[in-house]
Amino acid sequence: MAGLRKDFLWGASTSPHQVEGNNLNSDWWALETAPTSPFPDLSGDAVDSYHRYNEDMTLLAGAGLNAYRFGFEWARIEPADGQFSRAERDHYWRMIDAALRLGLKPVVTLHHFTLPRWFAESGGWRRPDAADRFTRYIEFIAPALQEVDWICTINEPNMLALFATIQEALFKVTDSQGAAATELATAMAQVRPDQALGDTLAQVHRRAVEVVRATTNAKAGWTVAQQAFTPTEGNEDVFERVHHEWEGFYLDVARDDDFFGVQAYTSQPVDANGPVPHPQHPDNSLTGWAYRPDALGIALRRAWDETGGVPLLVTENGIATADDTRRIAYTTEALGHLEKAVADGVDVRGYLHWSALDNYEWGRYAPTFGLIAVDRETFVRTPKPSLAWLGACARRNGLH
Ligand code: IFM
Repeated sequence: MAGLRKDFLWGASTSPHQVEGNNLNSDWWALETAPTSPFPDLSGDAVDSYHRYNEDMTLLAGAGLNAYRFGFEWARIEPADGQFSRAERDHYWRMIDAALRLGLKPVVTLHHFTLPRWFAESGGWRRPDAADRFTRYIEFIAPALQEVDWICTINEPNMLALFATIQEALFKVTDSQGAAATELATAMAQVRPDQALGDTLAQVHRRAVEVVRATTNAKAGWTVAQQAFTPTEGNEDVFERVHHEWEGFYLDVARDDDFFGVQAYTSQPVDANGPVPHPQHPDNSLTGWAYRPDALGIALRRAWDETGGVPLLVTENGIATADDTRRIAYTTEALGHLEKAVADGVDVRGYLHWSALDNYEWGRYAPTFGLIAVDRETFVRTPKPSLAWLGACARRNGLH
């Protein structure tokens, strides 16, 4: 049975807004602090990884991991239109240096949901010059990316296309304490990704890949949220449509990429009305998602088939739970499915767990995905047993 590659990446992922704190010039900061904000929590200081990244990476490397996915924050680097900050670029450059010094391969995301406020407020991705503006930012940071092998252009473009259509529903919510999540879940069950925005993001991505290839030595790809949809009997045609709109389109776009980022957490059946909302169940995670560690295997096999054999990197997989033994059980099963896919010939280059740290889950701190807990008053980090467990998998280069 084919095992994992010798250079398999074992690591964990974060995104800037979710861990850094005080992302003051971003659209998300503006949304969170608006009087009508539906979010129960503000990101605030987050877990102050902006200042404590060295400690975070040291914990990951010390456990035995060899990779760390993190992002550059465009809103910090270009806080006003055309005003680029060399100091902020150097901050991320230092992060790359720190990762390499610790033996962690940096996997760098260029855009993970947050936009500079000036860009978002002037149309965001719908601006006619969106690709020019994004590639200008990439060109500016390119000197810092010379030692990076893996660059993710846009994180979850399919979720961006979906959020565009649910934004109104989300921002109608005026009460707090979990209502946003409920509203979001309901809205997500009812709406479809905005294909026009998906087409735009595909064009932006293709331009970004060109610029990454021209200005760095890295492999370029994008990272897509895969819901591992399955058809219910008699609804195969609806399934085909839903799968294409939500994921298949984004897999197709990746055919010319150097790698494809698989992000899988759960699986959803599709009936005549579309994706079936996760029914309430005691096994559901803290995000309300069905406990489906097999989703990773479904996602990997689909990505492999539908991209026509583009090398895969698992850029996110994990579970929001307060019970770390469940995190280990979930990840054990998910990795079992990954190893089976590899044995069947799927080219998987690495596994990056979501997330390195408990962090800001887009409006809430309650869903804890981290391998490391953080006290948000003192910022003290406490590694969970799952970190040592994943590190042991890394040292063995496999589950067993
Ligand atoms: O926290 C998010 C991340 O930002 C994008 N992918 C899914 C994660 C869990 O919801």
